[in-house]
Amino acid sequence: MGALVLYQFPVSHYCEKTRWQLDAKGLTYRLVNLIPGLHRYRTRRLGQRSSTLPILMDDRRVIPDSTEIALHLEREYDRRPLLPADDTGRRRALDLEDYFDDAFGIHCRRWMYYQVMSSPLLAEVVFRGYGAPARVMGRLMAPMLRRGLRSLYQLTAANAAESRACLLAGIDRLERELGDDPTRYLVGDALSLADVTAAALLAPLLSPLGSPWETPAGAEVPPEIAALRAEVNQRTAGKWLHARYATDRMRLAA
Ligand SMILES: N[C@@H](CCC(=O)N[C@@H](CS)C(=O)NCC(=O)O)C(=O)O
Repeated sequence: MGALVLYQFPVSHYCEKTRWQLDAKGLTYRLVNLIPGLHRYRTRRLGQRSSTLPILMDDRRVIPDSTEIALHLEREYDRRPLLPADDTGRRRALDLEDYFDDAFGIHCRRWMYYQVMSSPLLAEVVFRGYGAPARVMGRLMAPMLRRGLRSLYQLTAANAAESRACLLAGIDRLERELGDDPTRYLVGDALSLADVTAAALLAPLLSPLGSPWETPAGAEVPPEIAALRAEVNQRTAGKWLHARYATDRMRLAA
């Protein structure tokens, strides 16, 4: 296989899932940051009907969707596997990946965007990770961005309440799967795609150090986010996530 290029939004937790997998496997890749909204021109040019990121280009092959990308990478690059070799372990890792893709992927995003929707922080959060010109454009585009996100992710009070419940159910399940032990991995005794998925997709809520969601010093956090963050940080799930970022994510990314 040839050169790897990842089309992404820096702030997207699904893109973080793929970046983490690439880093964990020790692969070299080039990041291309797309501008939300304008990204659709590029996804169409890449031949995709869906406009979601991440999209991975492996040589000339275009692979959309973090799960498809994960399977492709595990198939084509066998070093540092993130799927266990045995059928039972592999099945468990893929089932958990599927579950956390929704429970944290969809619901953490929807609940958090709903909380920051009316905050002046919105453009700053979304455009962190871009160069200065894109950040200026982001501030100017903030009203459009707000409207776009509201309709794309159906950010209503009722949906946000439902997402909060799903997110908390996901946190309960994560703790059950870990046997309430924050030092454990989800499958066997090594990092797998299940850990990468659960940790990357829950990270925006808990803002682990070194992640794109780390809260800059002095930044104001909406009170609903601060309260849920403080609550989950005290729990096994919170301790587990910070441990995964400190020991698995940062070490390998470095
Ligand atoms: N199932 C997809 C979901 C990816 C996704 O929802 N990405 C969001 C960013 S977090 C996106 O690209 N949104 C823009 C759009 O839908 O046009 C995956 O796992 O890659």
